[in-house]
Amino acid sequence: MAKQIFVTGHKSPDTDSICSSIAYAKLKQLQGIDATPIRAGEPNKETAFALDYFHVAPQPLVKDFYVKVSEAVHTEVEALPVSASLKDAAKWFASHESDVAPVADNGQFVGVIEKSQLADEFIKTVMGEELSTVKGLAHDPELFFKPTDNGHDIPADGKYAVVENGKYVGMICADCVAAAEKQPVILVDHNEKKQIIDGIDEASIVGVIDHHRIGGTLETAGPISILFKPVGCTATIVTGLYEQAKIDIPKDIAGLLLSAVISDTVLFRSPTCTPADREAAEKLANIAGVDMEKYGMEMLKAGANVSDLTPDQIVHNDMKEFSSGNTTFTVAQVQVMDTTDLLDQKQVLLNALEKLRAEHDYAASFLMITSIIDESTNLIFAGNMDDVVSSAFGKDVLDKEVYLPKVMSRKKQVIPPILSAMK
Ligand SMILES: [Mn+2]
Repeated sequence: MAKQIFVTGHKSPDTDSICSSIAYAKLKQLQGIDATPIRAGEPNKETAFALDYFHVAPQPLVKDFYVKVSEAVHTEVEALPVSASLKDAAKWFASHESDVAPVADNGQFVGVIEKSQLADEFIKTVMGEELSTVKGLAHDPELFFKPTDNGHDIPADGKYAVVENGKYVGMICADCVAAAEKQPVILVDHNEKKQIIDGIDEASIVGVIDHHRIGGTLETAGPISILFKPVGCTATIVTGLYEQAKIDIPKDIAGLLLSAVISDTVLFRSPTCTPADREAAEKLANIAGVDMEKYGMEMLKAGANVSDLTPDQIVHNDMKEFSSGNTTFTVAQVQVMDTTDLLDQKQVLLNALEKLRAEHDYAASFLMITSIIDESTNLIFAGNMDDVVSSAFGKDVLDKEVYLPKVMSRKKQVIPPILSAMK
């Protein structure tokens, strides 16, 4: 049976990543395609509010796409019972392409025997000595695997027993792992490799729907479907896809898509917002049966409450990695109604940013403290990037901070100037 297609948003998922993946997987399902949404991390508070409001459960979490031993194990390879004779063992080796045979006692893994051990027994036969039993020959393998282990850890040569909680499961080899069917994945709301769930090289990207710059070195094995639009939100593109397919958007899905548009455009305040986003939002609000402005403010407020976050959590909030050449930096963002509380603890936040930066050896780690009400951002950072920041925004950096009026969008107003200033 072919594998179910996974639809996923980016690491540190935001409302668009969570909701657009749910909505697009739903569209695929309504079109008779076996797709399921997954998520790369925990929903943030704003997203949790939206999911709760429209009574949708968060999709399953997938931490990586590495091929697991469980996906490639050959369970049809039966173990020799401890009661097997040496002749049974010889027959086992004659019918299996393996130099090592598993031995089990009622399903419990006992150990392995090697083909070469039978040669010694043959010599004993000739010499008239007493023969061993299979049970006596079985010994602990040098290496065995658990179903949850990563397939890429299997050595290129040899076959290995797979054991789970003391029970024999089957045999595995590196070629078995290479032959395992790859997990098909559709990326929504991202395309930069650093933002994709780990292990994507062992999966197969079959589609991308996004509204960000094309960045990094995304490679695919075959031709894929891609749909990029310079709109404010992936959910706007997904809304268009429902219309194109002439499929009614379910009420709860409309609510989630609306939440994503409101989130990404900060209730239409962000310069990334386009007429298409507003138009989609109006349709979605109708279907969802909510007052767009009222619901939107409520949702943004739920996300803007950072009072119970630790400094470490704040500097990781909605964080994304970016690279230019060999330089990697991160930009996190918090959107709040009032920036006073956060700016009061600026030094603590700078310390947390420096800790984050040093831990991963980033060139710099930025935090955008964005005011939804003032439509402005205080950008603070750790790392030796004062000159870059100063030339990017045409402002003097004062104590690792620049104040940026009318700046709310990381992707449109912060990343491009930083990247060009780095060149
Ligand atoms: Mn988005």
